[in-house]
Amino acid sequence: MVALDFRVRGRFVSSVVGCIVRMVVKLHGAAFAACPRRVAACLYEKNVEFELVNVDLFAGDHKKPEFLQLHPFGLVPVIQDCDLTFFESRAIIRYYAEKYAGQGTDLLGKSLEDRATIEQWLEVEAHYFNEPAFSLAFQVLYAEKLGQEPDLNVIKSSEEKLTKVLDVYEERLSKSKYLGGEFFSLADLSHLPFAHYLINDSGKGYLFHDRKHVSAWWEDISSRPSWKKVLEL
Ligand SMILES: N[C@@H](CCC(=O)N[C@@H](CS)C(=O)NCC(=O)O)C(=O)O
Ligand SMILES: *[C@@H]1O[C@H](CO)[C@@H](O)[C@H](O)[C@H]1NC(C)=O
Repeated sequence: MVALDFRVRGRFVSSVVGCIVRMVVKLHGAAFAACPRRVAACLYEKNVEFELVNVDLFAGDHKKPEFLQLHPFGLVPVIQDCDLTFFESRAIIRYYAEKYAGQGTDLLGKSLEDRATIEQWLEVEAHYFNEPAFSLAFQVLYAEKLGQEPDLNVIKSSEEKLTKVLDVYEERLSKSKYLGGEFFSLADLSHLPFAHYLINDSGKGYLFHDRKHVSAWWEDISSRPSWKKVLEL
């Protein structure tokens, strides 16, 4: 009863004055998984302290009833921050970039126009880059581990799609230092996990290195201390 009462009152108070007992942000995920890495990179850039709560994806812990309470689709990452629980890595990074606008690296720009450009390239990442990058990395890295035959047609069509996307990036990056403008932003950050999978783990580095501006961009963004910390998690 006491605990319940405390919880109910805690929720009431926190809705009025914000979180009272500030606890460390919990990031549910796995250190090797791309989507939690996207969130971790953002939290490091914003100097937000967090704890990684490991979810054993190979054991299927993300499909168990307790976890489905946190994420109805049974995927990682999930964030718990005070009395908030939420999922979808790109929604989470937007939240922290905005919430801590004045802390750590500015990832959203100063003007509405900066923001719109960053949002545009964030959407490009989510809707043009992510699918072929995910499919290609999955086939090369995980299909066999999961007892499936790598699908050569998927590998071929994903590479073709990525080639077109990266040609667009090459053009963009010949005119602008970063995707979202002249400064590192969420648009670049969001690419780190799957680009790393492709370049460092799947032997597909040539897709990036064969393009001068894309290659320089990758060199730059992947050497950020935040990303190095993510890889050490
Ligand atoms: N759009 C979601 C995707 C979440 C997602 O697909 N997570 C992957 C890791 S990158 C996962 O949980 N995979 C486990 C599975 O598919 O069983 C996000 O960005 O958070
Ligand atoms: C990723 O691969 C590149 C070569 O393509 C290498 O220079 C770099 O050190 C690698 N990074 C990590 C973190 O392993």
